[in-house]
Amino acid sequence: MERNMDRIYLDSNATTIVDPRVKEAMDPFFCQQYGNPNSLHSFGTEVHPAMRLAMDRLYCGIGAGDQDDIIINGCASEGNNHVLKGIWFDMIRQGPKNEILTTQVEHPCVRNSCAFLETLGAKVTFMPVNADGIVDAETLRRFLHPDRTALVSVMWANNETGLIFPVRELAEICRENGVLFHTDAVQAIGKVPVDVSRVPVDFLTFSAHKFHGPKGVGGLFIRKGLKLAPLLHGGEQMGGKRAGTVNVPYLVGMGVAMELAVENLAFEDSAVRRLRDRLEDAILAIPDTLVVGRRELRTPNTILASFRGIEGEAMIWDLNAAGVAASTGSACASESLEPNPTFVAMCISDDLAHTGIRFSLSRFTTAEEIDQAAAAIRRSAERLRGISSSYDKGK
Ligand code: 7TS
Repeated sequence: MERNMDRIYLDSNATTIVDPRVKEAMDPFFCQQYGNPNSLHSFGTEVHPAMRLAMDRLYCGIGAGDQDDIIINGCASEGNNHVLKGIWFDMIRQGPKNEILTTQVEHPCVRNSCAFLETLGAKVTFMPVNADGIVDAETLRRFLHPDRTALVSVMWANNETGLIFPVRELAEICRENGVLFHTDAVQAIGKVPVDVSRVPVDFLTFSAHKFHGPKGVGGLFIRKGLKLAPLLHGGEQMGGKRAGTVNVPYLVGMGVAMELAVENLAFEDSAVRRLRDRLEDAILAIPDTLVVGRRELRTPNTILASFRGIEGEAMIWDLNAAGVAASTGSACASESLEPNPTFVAMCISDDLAHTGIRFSLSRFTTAEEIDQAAAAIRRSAERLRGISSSYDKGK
């Protein structure tokens, strides 16, 4: 495979390398079978079997039933906007239920959509995480008001910490109370089992580029019988729920990527986890470091580490110069100077909270890369602490 052998990619929660099998499956749909699937001629109709196969792979991958819907869209940001704004339009606008319950640690596409809906009159409550960094059943019960909560939106796994939320329990509580439940499963697909036949979510969003598919295509699961106002009006694509010509090559790629993601779950849980733990052990062997969240509560590929006395961005630059790609938390939130709410809830001091660095692996990460990255991290920590005025070397 053509990979950049001189660089080490440890930012798979931001995006992933496209699996060559995905790329290969997409290829014929650019210059050969390029018809618009809504056309009546053979250029249009000949792409239908591939689209059907891709949809089957998506349904099968998340355990959706025939009567459920999966809307193909442009990204998870779109899917999350669609759920939140659709619920505002269908329910909140008319009352009496006017509240959205979400968490303080959602991706900005959820948080900012909620903030926008507040300006239209929705009441939004951002639930805090507990000392483990997750929203637990007790917290949800405390905040849930079945008479006024229209929707609960809680991510399946957090992009920065990798912490896995008890989505099944939370969805069951919502179901018992007649409240709709949405989960952003972007960071869960391909890392932990995601099965909507066992977890009673009403809406679920995912994005192909987080599981070795192409960027710019995602999916929104809608439980059978539920209605959701469209975000994009236009043609009758996706049963009128999302207008716009379907991106056939990307849908085909996402289907293959989903199938491979599910096939890979056992490998993720064993081999990727082992490499993650190896890197984590090496990081923790550096004095005055901390990793956020218990290992067993996290997706197998993620580490959010803090190095006392080191500015996160300084280490990112050092590592980048050494050919190692990591990130300071989420790339989408990298402009923000607010303390991370997970750090705050977990009582992690400000000093450490500003030094978070995320390392996220994938099934393509090798042991050799992990050992080289660990050595680069240690060298950078020593160098930066050597020139730091805030790090007390004698301590
Ligand atoms: N939801 C979660 C949990 C995410 O991690 C991301 C991307 C999105 C939604 C948005 O997905 P998209 O399909 O619209 O791109 N998260 C990150 C990240 O952690 N670093 O860069 C992007």
